[in-house]
Amino acid sequence: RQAKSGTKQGAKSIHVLNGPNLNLLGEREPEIYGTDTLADAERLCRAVADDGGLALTFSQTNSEAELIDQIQAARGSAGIVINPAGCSYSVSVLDALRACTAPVIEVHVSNIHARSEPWRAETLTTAAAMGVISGFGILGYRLAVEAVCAVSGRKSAKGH
Ligand code: CA2
Repeated sequence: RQAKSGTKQGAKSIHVLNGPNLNLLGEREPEIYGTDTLADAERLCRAVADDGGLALTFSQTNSEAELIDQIQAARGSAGIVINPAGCSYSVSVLDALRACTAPVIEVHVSNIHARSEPWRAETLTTAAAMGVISGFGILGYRLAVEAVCAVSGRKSAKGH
């Protein structure tokens, strides 16, 4: 039986994970991060996953430990879309992502390569990602879920 949204029941899930302080998206620093909220990003992701027949979980945490637990829980899923935010520089988060068989797409709302602080581009986590989308605001989340739909189920997603 098809679920109401068109998503197959028991279908593999896409996990969209968000790190520290992203709950503030849309409330502060609009010149850098825009005015869209994380709830807006979730709506975009859900629409794409529904179209692709995949279930989707969307979460945000201010705790690095919880983010690692969420990555581990998603390691065999259809795909992980992650904005690690301040945890982008964490060896532990990198190690958790490296343990995943699911394709990992990293998202940053801002263009971390064009920010005034050069260290923002020195992310560790990107080394575990199939690809990275940075600078498109919350549209980046939609593009990343589209990418997961396109590559999910490939024999070796890691091989691109
Ligand atoms: O551009 C991104 O998505 C970032 O991952 C956001 C992180 C930042 O540390 C990264 O360098 C780039 C910051 C997340 C905090 O988000 C806020 C949003 C609005 C107001 C204050 C913080």
